[in-house]
Amino acid sequence: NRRAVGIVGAGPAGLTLGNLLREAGIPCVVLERGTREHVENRPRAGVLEHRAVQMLAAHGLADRLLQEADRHGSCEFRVDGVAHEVDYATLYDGQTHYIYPQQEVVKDLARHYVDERGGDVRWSVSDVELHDVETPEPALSWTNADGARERLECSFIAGADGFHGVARRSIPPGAVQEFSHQHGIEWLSILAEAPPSTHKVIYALHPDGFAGHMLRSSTVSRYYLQVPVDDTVDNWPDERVWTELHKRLALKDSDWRLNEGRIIEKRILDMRSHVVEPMNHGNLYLLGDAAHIITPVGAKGMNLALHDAEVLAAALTSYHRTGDDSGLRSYSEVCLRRVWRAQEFSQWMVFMIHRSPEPFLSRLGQARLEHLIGSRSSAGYFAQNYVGP
Ligand code: RFL
Repeated sequence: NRRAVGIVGAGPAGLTLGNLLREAGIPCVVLERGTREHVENRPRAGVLEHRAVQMLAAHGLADRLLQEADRHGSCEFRVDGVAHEVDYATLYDGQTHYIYPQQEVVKDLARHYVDERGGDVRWSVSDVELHDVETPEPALSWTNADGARERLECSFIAGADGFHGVARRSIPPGAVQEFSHQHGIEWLSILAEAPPSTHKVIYALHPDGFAGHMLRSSTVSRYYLQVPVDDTVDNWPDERVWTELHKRLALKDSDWRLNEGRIIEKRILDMRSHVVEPMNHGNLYLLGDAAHIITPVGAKGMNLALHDAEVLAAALTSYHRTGDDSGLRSYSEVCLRRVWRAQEFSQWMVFMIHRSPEPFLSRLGQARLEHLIGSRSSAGYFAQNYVGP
């Protein structure tokens, strides 16, 4: 069957799948709503797990990443101005995180796929429609950048078009089960042109709410502030953001200072989780955010997207080479095991780093954090889930 695999979405999931399919000699076409410039400059996540980097490296996709990414093996919980470090790399086989902004991952994936492997991406498409996904002859149609309608007969369709994409919405109601959870917490996410003030990620617990200092590059940092539910960006002029970050991240009895810089992005993050089960319907396979979203706590979103792409590519390769469809049949189950593990860990961390308005729950969260800081086995659990599994 020389029909192409139709991939909707050129984010980390779609472009990784495209690269792996091209490597295996399987024809594929990627449809992307945005321009190449737009998707290559969209800052989002920035933390890659050890395993994800190994996977990219095994397929020749990590050349620049391995040269430029910073490796991190410890993080800090700053509780009411007192620092507690957790050296998770030592606790988990020396495995580290790689700090490398998502837009750099996407740039590398696009370079390998388009410029080096001759991969086909149709940028700036609109009105993508999925057809006949329940049959062996599914198809995609779309309006191209010149306004003309086009159609592609596919072998399979990969829906890698994010949470608001068209692929999941094309599945008839009732054909899959959707699990959704609002965490009852809201974060203001801030990106600033400020060099990091720390060598490790800081999770700060303060009576006024959580604050986070994340790492992106030597010139850009990401910060999070817990804000009241239903708060808006308009309530957070830059000056207030910095005042609040200084206050919540303050370190007692120390001359540690938070670097400031020009704020380049401010948005309210919807702290919710969503999982679709199963992750396929007929010959449509969902990947990454199209199938599941997770809070940024624990930094799992992009890593899960890469894992899905790896599993689907292996399944499609085996099917194309030998007709063996066992990988396709188990795709959803294999991916969902990791997705639910990540959801559980993220929820475990959310509970631990936010003080609940309910005093009893708040004390439980505190007990969890004290156990993490004071117990090697609890820190081991954290390490395995944070940098692995
Ligand atoms: P992506 O990256 O959203 O890529 C989907 C691609 O599909 C395109 N698309 C369409 N193309 C054609 N037709 C349509 N109808 C289409 N609809 C959408 C989009 O333009 C896009 O190019 O999904 P993918 O590949 O699954 O990757 C997942 C990751 O992007 C995601 O999990 C993380 O970025 C989540 N995330 C964060 N995770 C963290 O761990 N830490 C963070 O700080 C963090 N910040 C974020 C984030 C996600 C965000 N989004 C998606 C709202 C900040 C933001 C703003």
